[in-house]
Amino acid sequence: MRIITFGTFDVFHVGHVNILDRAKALGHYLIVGVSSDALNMSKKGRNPIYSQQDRIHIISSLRSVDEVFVEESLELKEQYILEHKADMLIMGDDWKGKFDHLKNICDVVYLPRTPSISTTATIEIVQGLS
Ligand code: C2G
Repeated sequence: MRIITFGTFDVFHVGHVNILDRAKALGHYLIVGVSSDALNMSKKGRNPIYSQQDRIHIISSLRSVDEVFVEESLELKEQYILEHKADMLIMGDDWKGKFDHLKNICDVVYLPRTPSISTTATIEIVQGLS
């Protein structure tokens, strides 16, 4: 089973490790679309703390991850799934229902987020220390 998932993975943290490990456990090959800096800017209105190149480097170095590509647009999910021959799309449940229209080309599964950790909260804590 080939699994695909997407994310920015900025200020990499344990919630990111958990979803990638759980995604991998559902199949044998894990493909990760890492959001480009430009996509992050359009989604969140700010540049990521870590550059696209560094985020890709971090994700590529994980034991659970077999393949990484740049996600240029949220609208291209169908194309990415077909190109990578993915059988299952995994997303955190903050995206619940958002990708149900892709159920005609692959399984779509939303996994519960790891509680009490996020990139935004971490940035705010670090900002508060200065
Ligand atoms: N995540 C999680 N637990 C957390 C934080 C994040 O399980 N405490 C999951 C998210 O649900 C997501 C993945 O980790 O599935 C990556 O999170 P983000 O980097 O915040 O991803 P996002 O910016 O939402 O990008 O095409 C979809 C987007 O690229 C997803």
